[in-house]
Amino acid sequence: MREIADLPAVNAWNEWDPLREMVVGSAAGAAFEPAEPGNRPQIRGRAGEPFPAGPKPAEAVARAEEELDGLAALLETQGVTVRRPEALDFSRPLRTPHFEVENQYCAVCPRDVMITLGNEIIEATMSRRARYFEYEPYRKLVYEYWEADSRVSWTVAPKPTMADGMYRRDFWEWPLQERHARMHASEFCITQKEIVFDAADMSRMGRDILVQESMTTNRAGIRWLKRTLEPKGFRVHPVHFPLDYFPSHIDCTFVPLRPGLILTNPDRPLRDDELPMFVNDGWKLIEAPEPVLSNDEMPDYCQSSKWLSMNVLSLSPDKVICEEQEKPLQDLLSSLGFEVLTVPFRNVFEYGGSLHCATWDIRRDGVREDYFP
Ligand code: ABU
Repeated sequence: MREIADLPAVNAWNEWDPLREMVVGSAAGAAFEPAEPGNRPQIRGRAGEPFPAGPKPAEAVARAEEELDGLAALLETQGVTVRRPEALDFSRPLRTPHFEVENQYCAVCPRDVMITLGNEIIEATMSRRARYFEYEPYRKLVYEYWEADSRVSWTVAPKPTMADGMYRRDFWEWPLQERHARMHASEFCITQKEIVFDAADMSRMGRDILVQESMTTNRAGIRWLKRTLEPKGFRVHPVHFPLDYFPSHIDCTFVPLRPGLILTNPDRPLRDDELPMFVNDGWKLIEAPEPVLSNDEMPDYCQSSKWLSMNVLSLSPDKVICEEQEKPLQDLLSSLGFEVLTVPFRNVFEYGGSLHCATWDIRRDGVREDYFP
């Protein structure tokens, strides 16, 4: 094993190695996510009122910022260097040659756009118009890491047009039966015409990278990841969770915690033909307990599911951070031998993510291992 001091400035091969440096998101300048072909915010708004657009109220930003700052402070007590994105005004409209959108979104969830794969930073294409420029709050940091160490590489995935033809507009209206049928063909609101992926549909397990096909990642996106990463020694595995009718981001569904152990979502089992990779190699799949909040009790304007409960952040193979009120999950993780730290985070849910979504790991100890030899 290399000494820690020898590790490149950017180094993270999996979701669980000891964490040294991390970006924690920020709600500064956040706006409501607008309706667009790739997104139809419609749940948890105020009865009888249209879903809001434009800047988030200052109190909602302050509540989320307090919890994000709390996470940053907790990480620092654990010896982790914390960095934050640049504050931008996301309420500004966007106009490109192919689309217009009334405002942008936020920098609460770096995980959705940025991923560290070994010593390489990848900026995802993104799948929604309001998030087209969401790499911007991280660019200064990326330049800094890239300048600091010649072993660090940086790849920007090809930007899709996000023109009307990239989307299936009727997706949001499909009746349940059609949704079920199309689900099994993995057809969602994005078509296969352009390369599309959000970074949060990926999960890193050393040499092996899982990529969920979803509303935010299509097969062209997975092909691009395969062709880009496999010559560098990775193996890219598409994965599917056929009972999730609105799949978006893998980290509330299938969460590797340490070598041999994955936290799974009981409502979203992995497709049968994709199980052998894990079962044959002796991995244990442990179901997360029922979240404390039901879907009906999730915070106003939050477009994510109750399964934000299992969006935990690993500090090492035996230490994990959980949302403060998720006691059943905390108990399960303790029984599995983890030291469990907790932090309040429910005010961040409104922005679509919890602890894993709201972070981007820059440096963890460790090297690339083959967990599926
Ligand atoms: N951004 C993660 C949301 C996933 C879920 O709603 O289950």
